[in-house]
Amino acid sequence: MSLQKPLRLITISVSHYCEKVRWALTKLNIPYVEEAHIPPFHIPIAKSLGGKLTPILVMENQVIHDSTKILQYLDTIVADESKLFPIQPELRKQVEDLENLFDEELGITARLWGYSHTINQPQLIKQAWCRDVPVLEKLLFPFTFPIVKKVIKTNFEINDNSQNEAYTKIQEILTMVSDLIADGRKYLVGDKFTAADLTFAALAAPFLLPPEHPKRRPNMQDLPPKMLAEIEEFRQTAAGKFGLRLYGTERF
Ligand SMILES: N[C@@H](CCC(=O)N[C@@H](CS)C(=O)NCC(=O)O)C(=O)O
Repeated sequence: MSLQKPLRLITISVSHYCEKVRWALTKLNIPYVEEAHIPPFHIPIAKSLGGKLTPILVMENQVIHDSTKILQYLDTIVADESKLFPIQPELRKQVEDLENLFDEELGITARLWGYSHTINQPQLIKQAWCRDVPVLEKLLFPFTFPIVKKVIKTNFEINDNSQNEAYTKIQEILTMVSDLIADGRKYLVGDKFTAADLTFAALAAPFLLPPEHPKRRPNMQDLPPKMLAEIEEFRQTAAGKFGLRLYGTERF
């Protein structure tokens, strides 16, 4: 691999899609510099790079948006033995299908679940969002958050039913993953850690709260009791234990 300068990774610090890319870069031993932000400060930066969402990977001659596209690109610049996508087409397809499912369903539901429990508690949001972001953004949080909160509630359709709906959907996905690993397999596809495992664990992190997560360390005692009880339930499922194990053994 011949990369001139470290890559730049533009993130919203707390985002689990950003954690997915952070994990891949670390696992693949690719040097990078993270530029973390809180909403809405990511907007002008993302716009200037031709997009809207984070993560964004910025290289000298190329900008890549979307965690899945970033992982696919990273796989092209590492040695075969390090790749996160299997070489065999059948296995690769299984990994891609699971990654898409987790991106589209788990990631979105985990985020809805997290905000449904915390959006009305600015202190908790501040703790989760402001890790490693520029000081100015941290200072402006009390002024920007009331507006951002309204946008989040509207965009993610957070209402009185969201908590229960998200809880049910997460349990469904965890059951699906628990069934998949019920035969005792170590990884979701094949006999090696892949993008499917990484995506599952990173996108489940908002409700598993793995101790090895580099950003997400809320004080458990500050979390609402219902949220804490649900975290404990999710952690006790076979899939929850699997996600926690992946953080323990593969997040380096
Ligand atoms: N499918 C995208 C999802 C990325 C995404 O939803 N990013 C959120 C953070 S979790 C974001 O940047 N939101 C900012 C906004 O909506 O303005 C990916 O995998 O990268």
